[in-house]
Order: sequence, then structure tokens, then C-alpha cells
Amino acid sequence: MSTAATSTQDPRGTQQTRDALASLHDELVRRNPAQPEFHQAAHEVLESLAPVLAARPELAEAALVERLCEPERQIVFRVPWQDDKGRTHVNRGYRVEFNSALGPYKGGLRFHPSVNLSVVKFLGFEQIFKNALTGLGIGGGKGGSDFDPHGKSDAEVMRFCQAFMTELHRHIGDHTDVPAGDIGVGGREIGYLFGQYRRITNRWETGVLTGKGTGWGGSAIRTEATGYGNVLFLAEMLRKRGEDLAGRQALVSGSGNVAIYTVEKLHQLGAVALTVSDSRGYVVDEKGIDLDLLKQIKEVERGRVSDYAERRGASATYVPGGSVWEVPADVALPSATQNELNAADAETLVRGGVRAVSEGANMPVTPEAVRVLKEAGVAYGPGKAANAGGVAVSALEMRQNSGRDTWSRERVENELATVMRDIHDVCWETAERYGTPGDYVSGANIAGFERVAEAMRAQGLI
Ligand code: NDP
Ligand code: 2IT
Repeated sequence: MSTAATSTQDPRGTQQTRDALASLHDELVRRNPAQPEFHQAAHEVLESLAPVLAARPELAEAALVERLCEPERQIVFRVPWQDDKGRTHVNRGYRVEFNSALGPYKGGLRFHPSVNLSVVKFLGFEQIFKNALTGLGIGGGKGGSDFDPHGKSDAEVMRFCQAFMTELHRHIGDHTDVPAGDIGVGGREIGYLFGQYRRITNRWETGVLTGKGTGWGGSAIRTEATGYGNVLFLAEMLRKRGEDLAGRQALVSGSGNVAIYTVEKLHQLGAVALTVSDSRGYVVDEKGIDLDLLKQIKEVERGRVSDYAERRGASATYVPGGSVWEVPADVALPSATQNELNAADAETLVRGGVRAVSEGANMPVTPEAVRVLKEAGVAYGPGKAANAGGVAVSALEMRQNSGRDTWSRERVENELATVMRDIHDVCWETAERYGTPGDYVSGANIAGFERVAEAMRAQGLI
């Protein structure tokens, strides 16, 4: 795929290339004011690209990097809906179609009060490189709304999803843009969204959304895929250091889709998950998280982690406020939200003897915390590589939908394991090739960039 680079070159690229990337980022900040999350995500990628652009100047021609930082299309819309008391609410909906050089726009929808254009653009930008790393022919996009599903009735969530899709349907399609879940959007919401799409378009077009129920076009393992994939990625990072995941104590943050199936795979592989959390506090369970109880409370009752602690008995303690990173452990898998692990947390983890940190969430570790972990020699798997299992199985769901096919659980699980191993290996090899051995951040950013940039270059100035 790539050409000239050798491990003897300056791993930071030439000074000229670094300066050009720095001024490109300055310009991006100037043109996109008040978008700190987008600035952060772009900075982290641009910072990695100097070596590849110095070695392959053709990938910087025709403002390729500038084009990559500008979404192909940004859609912002009004979402009016009625609550159970007949009161009207107005939320804002977003879909940022960032890059379709490798396939239809693909990425989740997030429903959370913190959603704004900056958050959607950071997620969409990350998604371009993540999706490229899967090798499954998907472009990058993201969407969502500042709607807060907490405390809403089923009927309210359904009416909101119907109102949201009433506008979104014009912009998506199985060959155009394929949304899925993210924070606040799971199987229930995908069901309501799909129903409204089908009603409006009068088409049985299963490939327009992923994360569907397995009885109506969904893939086996999609629910589990992000958490499972992240644990497989972590296991590969440890294996590369001659270490085993079995017997390790693990910290997991969050208690949603990603966190639950992270705990499940950790336990399957013989590790012990000690913690889960939500926005109000965390639970530490000396015996390891009881998965059946966690699923009952979160997936069935839609309760809080404090309920888990109340029902679990003596082994579990609920700590209001605070963060799971206070608990000493061997490995950490942040699985809640962006910037949830800062430099002070990273120092605490290092003091507690942490060996590896693998990101289930998108951008959960702040740049300062990443530096602390790297300097301490902790293995660090960035989200765009480590949590790619979810979107990878989404792409497998799209394949099944195209062929009106249903694959077995074993088949999808094997394909997920292969994709995660391949992503690990391409990140590892790319980092080595560009003179930053063991650095999964530069490996993931450069390998993802090369795939997208080569396609954009071949497809001309669009
Ligand atoms: P869920 O909505 O299922 O769960 C989110 C969890 O994170 C909840 O426990 C929630 O607690 C907590 N959380 C959310 N926002 C905050 C916040 N601002 N502060 C503290 N806690 C918070 O979402 P997912 O599990 O699907 O997503 C978790 C992360 O994984 C996100 O970063 C997402 O982008 C990423 N991701 C998800 C994929 C997927 O397939 N679903 C794929 C790849 C990445 P509370 O209920 O209190 O808000
Ligand atoms: O961040 C992510 O990769 C996701 N939320 C999953 C996207 C998808 O299309 O499955």
C-alpha cells in the first residue's frame, strides 16, 4: 500500500511538513470557532501525519489534508415532538457526512444533552479513520441530537425517534449513509427509527440502519461487538508484550452497551472486571461484576449503578461522584464518554500499576493523559482502533442485508476476531514502518489516513 518510508527516517517528519500541519490546524481552529472537541480530534490526527506526508508528498497534494478536515456535508435540523402531557419540545438534530471516499457514510447517532456540532464533528472525523482501519468499505459520518432519553417514557422516545427520522430519512439510504447507535441510542431506538423510515419511504431497505433486531435484519453479535472487540484488541496488545489477559484485574467505566459487553468478554477470557460507572458515581465489586445482575438493571430496568450496589450485597461498594480510575488494577477500559480520563487520573492509574489502557469510548483519554501513559510505558490503544469492532460488525450487517442473508453467531464472532487482529497488526506494522514502534496512535492514524488519502487522490478533486 505505501511506498518509501523506512524506519531510519526522522519519525516526526521534516520540519517543513510539521510547520505546514501546524498552520493547517491553526486555520481549522479559526474557521471552526467554539468546536473544542473537533479541534482536539483533528489535532491528534494531524500531529501524527508528518512522517507519512514527508515520505509520501503525493498524499499532501491538491489540499488533500484540508479536504479531509472539511465534512462533505453537514445537516442540522429541527426536531419538534410532544411529551406524554401534550407539551411541545424542540430539539436539534445533526448528521455530519464527513467522508465517502471508501464507501457510504457510516457511523452512529448519539442522543445526549451535550450533543452539539463540535461533538458530532469530532465523532465523524474519528469515524473516517476507524472505518478505514476495518478494511470493510465504509466512509465516515456521525449524527445525533441534544435530546436526553433519561427519564422519558417509551412512548416519548418513540415519538422523538419518529420526529427525528421524519427529517433524517431524506439524507440516508443503504448506498448513501447508514446510521447506527451510540450513546443513548440502542436497539429500542433503532427499532423506532427503522419503523419510521420504512413507513415514510415504503421500502424494505434493511441496509439503511445497523444494530437492528436479529429477527428483522440485524446481525448476530452487533450488540456485543464493540465491547468484545475492545477486549480482543487489549489482549493483542498484551500478547505483543509477552503478557496474558487471563487473571488480570480490570477497570471498566460506563455501564451502557460498550461497558456491559466489555465486562462479558473480560470474564470469558479469565480476567476480572472490578468496576462499572455512570454519570452519578461508580461501583467497585471485589468479587468481580455480576453480569446477570448488571444486565437486568441496565438492559431490562434501565436503572442506575447505585441499584446494582444495593442489590449485590457485601462485595460491592457504591461511590457517588469519584471515578473508577481511583481503584488500583492491571488494565483499564474507559467505555463511557470523551475526556473522562485526565492527566491526574492517568498518574493515579500508573501509581496503581496499570499495564495497558484500551479505549472502548471515543476519545475518553485526554491528550495530557495519553502523554502520561506513554511516558510510563503503558500500552495504549486509541479508540479508532480499539473500539472499531462495533462498526466492523455493522459493516458485516450491511453485507448480510445486501444478500438478504443471515450469518451464524460463530461466523460473525470469527470475523470480528479476525478484523480486530488485523487492525492491531496494521497499527503495529505501520508504527514500526514510520519510526514510532509500539505507538498505536501514530500507527492507527497513519494507516487509516493512507487508505482514505489514496482513495481520495485516485478519485480526483471532489
Ligand atoms: P450507552 O448510552 O449505552 O452508555 C453510555 C454510558 O456512559 C452510560 O453508563 C452513561 O451514564 C455514561 N456516560 C455517558 N455520558 C456521560 C458523561 N458525560 N459523563 C459520565 N458518564 C457518561 O452508550 P455506549 O455504551 O454505546 O457508548 C459508550 C462510548 O462508546 C461512547 O463514547 C461511544 O461513542 C463509544 N462507542 C460506542 C459504540 C457502539 O457500538 N455503541 C461503538 C464505538 C464506540 P449515564 O446513563 O449516567 O448517562
Ligand atoms: O463510534 C462508533 O463506531 C459507533 N458508535 C458505531 C457506529 C456504527 O455505525 O456501527
